[in-house]
Amino acid sequence: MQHLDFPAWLRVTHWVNVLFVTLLIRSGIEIVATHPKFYWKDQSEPGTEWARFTRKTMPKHKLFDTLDEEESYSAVVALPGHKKLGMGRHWHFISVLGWILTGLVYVVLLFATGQWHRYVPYSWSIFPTAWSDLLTYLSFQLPPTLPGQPFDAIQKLTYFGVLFLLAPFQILTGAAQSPAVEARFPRYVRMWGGRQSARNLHGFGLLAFVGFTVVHVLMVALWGWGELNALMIFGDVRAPELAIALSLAIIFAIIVVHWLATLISLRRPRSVQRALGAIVMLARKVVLEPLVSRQDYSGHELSTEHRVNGKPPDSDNYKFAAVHNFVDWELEIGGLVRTPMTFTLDDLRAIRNRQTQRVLHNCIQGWTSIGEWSGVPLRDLVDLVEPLPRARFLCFLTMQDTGRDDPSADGAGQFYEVIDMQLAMQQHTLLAFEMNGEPLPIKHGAPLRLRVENQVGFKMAKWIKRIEIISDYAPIGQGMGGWREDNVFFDKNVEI
Ligand SMILES: Nc1nc2c(c(=O)[nH]1)N[C@H]1C(S)=C(S)[C@@H](COP(=O)(O)O)O[C@H]1N2
Ligand SMILES: [Mo]
Repeated sequence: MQHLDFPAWLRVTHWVNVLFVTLLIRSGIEIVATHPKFYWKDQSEPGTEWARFTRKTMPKHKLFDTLDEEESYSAVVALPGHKKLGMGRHWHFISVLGWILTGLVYVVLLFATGQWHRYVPYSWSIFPTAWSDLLTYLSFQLPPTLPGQPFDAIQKLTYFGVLFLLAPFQILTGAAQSPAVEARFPRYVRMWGGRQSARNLHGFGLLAFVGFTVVHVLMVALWGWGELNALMIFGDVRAPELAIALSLAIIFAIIVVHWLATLISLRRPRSVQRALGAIVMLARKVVLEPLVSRQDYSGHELSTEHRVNGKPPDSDNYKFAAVHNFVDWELEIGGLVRTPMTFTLDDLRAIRNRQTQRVLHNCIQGWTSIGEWSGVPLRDLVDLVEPLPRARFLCFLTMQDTGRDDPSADGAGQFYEVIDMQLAMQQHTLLAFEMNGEPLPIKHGAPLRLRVENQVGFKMAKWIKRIEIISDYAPIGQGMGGWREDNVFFDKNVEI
């Protein structure tokens, strides 16, 4: 049998893995902070959470949105802390790419070199042996290692579980939270018990990683910090004193990386958004963008209370229009088109190709809701106005002025969002004027809102006034492709 030593690739991937897993844990906590409530049902209706990590309570008789529920955790536990969901997501996704890549290298080498023997059990007898090891540990003694192998039975089983069960479990439950995956493979998400159940399971996985890390470090200390770190640094037990010093230096270096990541995220978020966002968006483009919505939830699954994000326009003009059921309101479509057009609500209602879809809404914060939306497919209107060949994006301009309408928001100015032309042409991309069979309520975007079912919720502009067809979004706002991209550093394309 292959001699189970500690080859260089194993030692290197071990420490790289420590870096990525710890980044994943802290950025994961940041993502939880933005909606620190957990549900079993995909409707995630207010008050139905089974666990909450916040003391905030929401007013009963006043409109609140889910941004009001956000928590600010300390940078000690969250990367970067302080309500910076955009930054937390960038670190989570960049780390997951690095972590999966490291994992692939590791697993390939594990099998190519025969080192897999260290983890894969040979016989059922490992279970009774592991049980007796556990009893030995409980009597505060160290059990024997398996014959010819570097670990005892319980260690071997634990490493096997973390590597071949827990790590894939985290990847699969993570993927189940992507709106594009959910939209294209609704049954895959049901397999996990639903989107919120997948989020819970992903959270349990995070706890399992934290638990494993704590016990692992404790065990290394019990078995002999110097010797075991010598194995993990030099590959043999020579110079344990030096190994102690070096192991502390490596841990210190990992902490420095965390500290720098936190600092730069808090001080230079735009740079982090541009640098990490470019890589993550490319990965999303390749893996997730081709997934097109095929959802069709049933009528009895609709949320009785669909959560809200964003505060409605607070102008007199908007209120007059609302009182008059938006009879004077017109949707303008212009920009790089052959025939600019305007549509009243009646014009839109009269378009023959009306469409209704029952779909899962994914807010970037983590809550979901199921709604039925009716309106006109956006591509029908795009075809009517005849985009010029240069047209690449659609910019949705809304009647919401965030500074005026929501003074607590992290930014000001007109709310707008940009989507790619090819998203606009998908079947489930809808301009909705009805929700659950009724005229669209004000809080959900009356008179007209966008639905793009394989993206995260913030792309779906509410209270739309104008659609501008454009070739470049860099000159608009702060140039990042939308109000939330500009002000809270999200990516422009968000299939997860
Ligand atoms: N104009 C405008 N549209 C918006 C928002 C906003 O703040 N302003 N919030 C977005 C976000 S973050 C989400 S999750 C969805 C919420 O839609 P809902 O309130 O109908 O659930 O609307 C999106 N559209
Ligand atoms: Mo959202």
